[in-house]
Amino acid sequence: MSEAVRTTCPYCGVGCGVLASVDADGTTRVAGDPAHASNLGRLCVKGSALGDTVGPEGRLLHPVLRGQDGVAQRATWDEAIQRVADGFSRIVAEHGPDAVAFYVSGQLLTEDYYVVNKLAKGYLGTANIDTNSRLCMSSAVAGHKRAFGEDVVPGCYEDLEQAELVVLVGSNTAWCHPVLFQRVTAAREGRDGPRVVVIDPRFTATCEGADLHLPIRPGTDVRLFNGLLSFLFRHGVIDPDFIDAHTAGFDQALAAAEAESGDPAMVARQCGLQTADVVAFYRLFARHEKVVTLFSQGVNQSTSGTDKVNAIINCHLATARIGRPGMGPFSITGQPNAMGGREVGGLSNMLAAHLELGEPAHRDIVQAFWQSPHIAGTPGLKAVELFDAVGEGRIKALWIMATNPAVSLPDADKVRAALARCELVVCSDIVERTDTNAYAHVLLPALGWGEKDGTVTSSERRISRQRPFLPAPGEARADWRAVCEVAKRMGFERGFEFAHPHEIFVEHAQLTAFRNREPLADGVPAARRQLQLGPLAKLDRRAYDALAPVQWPVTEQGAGTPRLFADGRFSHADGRARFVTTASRAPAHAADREYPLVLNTGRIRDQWHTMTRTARSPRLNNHIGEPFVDMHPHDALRSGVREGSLARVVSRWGSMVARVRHGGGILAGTVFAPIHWSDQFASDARVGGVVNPAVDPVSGEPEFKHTPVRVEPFPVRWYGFALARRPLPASMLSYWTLIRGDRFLRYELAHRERPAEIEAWAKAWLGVTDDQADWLAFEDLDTGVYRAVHLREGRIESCLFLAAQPHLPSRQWLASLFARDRLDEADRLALLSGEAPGGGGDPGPVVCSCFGVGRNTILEVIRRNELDLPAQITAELRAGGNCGSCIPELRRLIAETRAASEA
Ligand SMILES: Nc1nc2c(c(=O)[nH]1)N[C@H]1C(S)=C(S)[C@@H](COP(=O)(O)OP(=O)(O)OC[C@H]3O[C@@H](n4cnc5c(=O)[nH]c(N)nc54)[C@H](O)[C@@H]3O)O[C@H]1N2
Ligand SMILES: Nc1nc2c(c(=O)[nH]1)N[C@H]1C(S)=C(S)[C@@H](COP(=O)(O)OP(=O)(O)OC[C@H]3O[C@@H](n4cnc5c(=O)[nH]c(N)nc54)[C@H](O)[C@@H]3O)O[C@H]1N2
Ligand code: SF4
Ligand SMILES: [Mo]
Repeated sequence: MSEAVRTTCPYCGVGCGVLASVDADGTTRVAGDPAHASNLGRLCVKGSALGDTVGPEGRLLHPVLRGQDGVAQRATWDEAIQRVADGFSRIVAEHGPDAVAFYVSGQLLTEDYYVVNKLAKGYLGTANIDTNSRLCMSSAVAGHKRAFGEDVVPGCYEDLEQAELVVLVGSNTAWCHPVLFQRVTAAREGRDGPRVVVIDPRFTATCEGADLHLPIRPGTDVRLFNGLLSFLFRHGVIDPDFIDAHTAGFDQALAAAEAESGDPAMVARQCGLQTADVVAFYRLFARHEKVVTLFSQGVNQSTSGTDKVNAIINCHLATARIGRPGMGPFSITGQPNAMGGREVGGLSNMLAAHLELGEPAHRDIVQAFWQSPHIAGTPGLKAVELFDAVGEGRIKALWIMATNPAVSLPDADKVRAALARCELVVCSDIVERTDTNAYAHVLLPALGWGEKDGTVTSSERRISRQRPFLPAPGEARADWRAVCEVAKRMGFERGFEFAHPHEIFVEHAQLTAFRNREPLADGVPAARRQLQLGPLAKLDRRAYDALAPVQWPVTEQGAGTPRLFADGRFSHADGRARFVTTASRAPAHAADREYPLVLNTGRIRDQWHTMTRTARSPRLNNHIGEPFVDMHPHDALRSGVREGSLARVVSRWGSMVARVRHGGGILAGTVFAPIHWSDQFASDARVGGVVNPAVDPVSGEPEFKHTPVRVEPFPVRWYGFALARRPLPASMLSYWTLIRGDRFLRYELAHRERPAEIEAWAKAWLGVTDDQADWLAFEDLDTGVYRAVHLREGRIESCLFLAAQPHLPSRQWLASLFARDRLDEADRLALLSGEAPGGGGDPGPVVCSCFGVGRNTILEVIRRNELDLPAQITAELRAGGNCGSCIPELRRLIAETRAASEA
């Protein structure tokens, strides 16, 4: 086994430290790094499964060029770089710099991000570089800038443990930031652990064990927090000395909040809540000095997202609960390097080092430092408008890096049409087949996690190294290298001569210190920034390689800073924070007769975004193996659909098909669908095609959480599933979804017509051509049930189950047969009867992915042994004993069992 390398998890913004090593047989092993301050040795389920997601399968291994004729061909790097450089140069020469654009990602390393931003803004002279952070954190960025004068998260993770009250707003922390959630849960097990309030229209896993859940009407958070500001004022909880000395704008913000939301009963009505719950929340907030308000996409992804952020910050400023241990507003970032991207100015309205693109004095600073031929003069287009410009032909060349916009942008069908008409689409990715890559003229293979080398910054401003421990697969190269080579080929020899990410990092660190704190002319926002990495500019290559995780700003001695604003001095020119007057307003599109339900979208526990990596791990695919639409039973009834059946979700922008589910803790009038499925994994389950493209007027962040839809039946004649060792021709069916299991692929299926000759059809579809094949089949004409199994030399090759109804036998037991070399007689009989031998119970859908423990198994032991703690389940079944990501679900199963036995 190789020596363990210290690196950082490539998924969420918690930024957990990982120890990675490679066994003699090539297997990658990962463990939480006990020395990393983010996770102290913990990893969630996605982090624990990282070893399953590396390896060459499905990777993009060499550059590809697609010609005029649409034919894709392998190319050398030299040819690919030339094609990109020529294309960009020609279009800039003919149409000006704003006819080209870059769309990049919070999953790039800081060094990659730095050079692509430098190329666009400093050398091509366009600010048309935006990032998927626009879809993610841009409301928080805009809110921070309005309130603090700079995009900074003031607190640190320890604050969540030291708090007396943690308010989670629009955050499914248990599933999306599991290690942080576990830190809060662990702190609650101590005597003085924090109370927890969750504000989310859904009763999510995060709500399990919370002290209070407010199932807020979607989009009404501004009103709730305006009401809180008013309540705090009326109950004398504000801090007038702090307000006088360190802030501006309080009176107006308060007056507006008072006028709009002075009465908790009215707030409760507007937010769809019980008055008693609203008052209980306000009292908890008032009573506890140490409050952290942590927020995520339920806040940011809204047309009032920026106002939501400021309404929250207003309450913290009014009570001076900021900059001290255990308190503060806390924007938790999604992607591993959302923060690093913001540091280097990856958004189209920002410059590197937290300088403002719209500010001439700031542009001078950056251009002087770069000594670059240009500096973009006006803010560029934000993601949604950027793709509109591509669609209208104003942008003619687009380089997409480490993001999958054909899936993840709102109104995604329009995005596809835009890509299809763009003259030059360049995609840098690690996998070969994505929905976006299908539109590329040039595909550039990138290094992925385990191979790439550089830094990322977590939600608490902690810079950590990602270090390589695997060789580059095929011809893949680091993203920064591809950018630098294109830049040089375009004639920018100076400025991109980097030989190693260390050199880029040093330049970035120098820029954060360059003319930082220098007074500028009157009336110009000072370039005084908290972002200060100057001391890290002195790192030599070895020190950079050995860099221990550190929170910026970094002191002269190289120490980090856990908290900002302790001195009450903010980054606005006058040093004062701003209250922002926020007025609540409705989401852009309201439900109506035609589209009576509101679609909310978000994440599931075991998948990451468009599944290009997590779907390679069999154990991550079992928790939720199929796209779904979660509905309240009343809405399902009204829409004519049933649990388990298929439904089409239709909006004014597009539609998708998924399986109806209840039990997601959803409010009547709303439905929820996960964001993860693309055309690679399902026939028609891209939620991005349904979502409306309205954006927040300040931040440009899309309203992903609120689209009016209707749900209608998706009529089919049969439902089924198939497990097979090799891919099947699923695309000929009306509905299919695909997941990878251990040694098999699993398809969920449905079709509008039942084949006339079912046996012949099944054989042809499963690819059984050989007459000698061991073929077991069973058909019940009365019930329409059909089962077939194909064996070769006693080993199962594939099986197919069809029925007129969606309720089919357990996939779990069938899946386990693929691990065996020979099936015995009992198994064969069982296969035909469609039940495990001896009726040996269906373990049910997987709850604990680490140990593959199913829901039914867990329910059974809870009942049999009358268990009432998750730890007791762990003792019996191991479930919950590794990463702990399923503990909230174990809690729920205990509660459900108790409720059922009391009923
Ligand atoms: N497992 C997993 N973890 C991830 C990711 C992943 O893909 N998978 N992605 C990462 C990324 S990039 C991000 S950005 C984060 C996102 O992390 P989260 O923001 O926690 O995740 P979401 O599921 O998008 O949405 C959070 C919640 O907002 C609620 N919500 C919807 N509308 C409203 C509203 O009007 N008000 C309030 N208060 N709440 C509302 C939704 O019901 C949902 O439960 O997760 C990160 N972590
Ligand atoms: N409806 C709806 N839509 C949403 C959201 C929502 O809540 N609802 N959330 C939004 C948010 S917060 C986010 S962050 C986005 C995420 O959406 P995307 O960024 O589109 O999703 P990913 O699947 O993470 O795409 C990353 C791509 O980069 C590739 N990749 C991985 N590592 C590397 C690398 O090192 N280099 C390169 N070049 N490529 C790499 C992956 O294979 C993958 O194709 O989705 C947004 N869209
Ligand atoms: S919480 Fe999970 S996904 Fe997030 S960084 Fe840690 S291990 Fe990775
Ligand atoms: Mo995100």
